[in-house]
Amino acid sequence: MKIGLGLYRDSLTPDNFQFTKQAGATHVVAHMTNYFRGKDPSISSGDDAEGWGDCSQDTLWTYEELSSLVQSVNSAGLELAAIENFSPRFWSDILLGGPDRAAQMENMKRLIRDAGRAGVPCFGYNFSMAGVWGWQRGPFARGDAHSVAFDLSKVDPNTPMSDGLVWNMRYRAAKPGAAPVSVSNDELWQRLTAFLQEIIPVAEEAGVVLAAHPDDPPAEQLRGTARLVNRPEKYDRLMDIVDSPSNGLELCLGSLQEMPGGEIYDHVRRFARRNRIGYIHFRNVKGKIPKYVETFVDEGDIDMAEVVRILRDESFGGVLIPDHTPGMTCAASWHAGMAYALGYMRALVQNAEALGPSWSLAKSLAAAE
Ligand SMILES: [Mn+2]
Repeated sequence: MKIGLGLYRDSLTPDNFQFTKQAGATHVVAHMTNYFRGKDPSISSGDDAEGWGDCSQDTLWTYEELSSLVQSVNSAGLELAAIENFSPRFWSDILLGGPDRAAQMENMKRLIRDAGRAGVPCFGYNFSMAGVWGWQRGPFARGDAHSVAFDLSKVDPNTPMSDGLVWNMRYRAAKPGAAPVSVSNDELWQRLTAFLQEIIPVAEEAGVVLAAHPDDPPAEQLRGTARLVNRPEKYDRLMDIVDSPSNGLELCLGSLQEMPGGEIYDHVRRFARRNRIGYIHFRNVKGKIPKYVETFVDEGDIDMAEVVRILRDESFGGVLIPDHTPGMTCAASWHAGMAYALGYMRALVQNAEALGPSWSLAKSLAAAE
């Protein structure tokens, strides 16, 4: 098991690579889409009309860009575990079923092939129309640390999505008078199926894993559009569409825990056994849909030590990264939050690996007596 840190585009700097190493991490997950365009990502919530930001000027990442990212990470003594998220501009019509779908599919195949050649092993993606939407920010974590909450009773899930938005970003200007986007559950799964059937063989050949993030928030629908993976079992459905090691999961523990149902441990074990976990978002949460708050990694409903023991027992060799950690009150709020999460994760991993599977066995034998 390895530990990494996710870095936003503007944070892919030598200083942050050093910070990553100092915290005991060996891997980087890089965001190349610039969601925030100069706004502080720790306070930006976007707005309903314009989303998180504007990606309409984004152009397909080239082999040279991908290769130079890999080299800059490697020259800092780290490894690139994945690039997280495509720019919505690249695949807007793949998501929306629009007229540019075929051309965008060709571009996406080129991107995957170039990524493989450049040494990018994995892309995290989130097949979603509305994307991350409906959060509130506030002092919801321990010690009034700022984090994110979702309360379905405080948002209107039918708030229309304005034309030219997808994945909560603006990919083009709105056309006057255009009808708001609406997508049914069946249409959404059909689009995902067509996407995976075309792209996974290319990814397999390129040696790249596509890793699907579940819905955040895992509501039934948001902004007039169905949600895809809003139950753990829907991850199985996604994996079954194309049975390939390149059809993987960006396993977000927080999102999984937010879903209706019970504990997540059996699901984590099953996904690890299928050997399809691309990488893991290691975050914690209190509550479930329709109402939950994101917490520090050690104060939520998930027993994170148990998750790490399960991953160890299933010989998971991939990367864990923190995921939207609450900010801490100091001059470097984001870094302090990440350092706290990384230290906690490293202790869990070291402890689990030092004790070995016999420890779990002894524990279950003791419980049986
Ligand atoms: Mn996540």
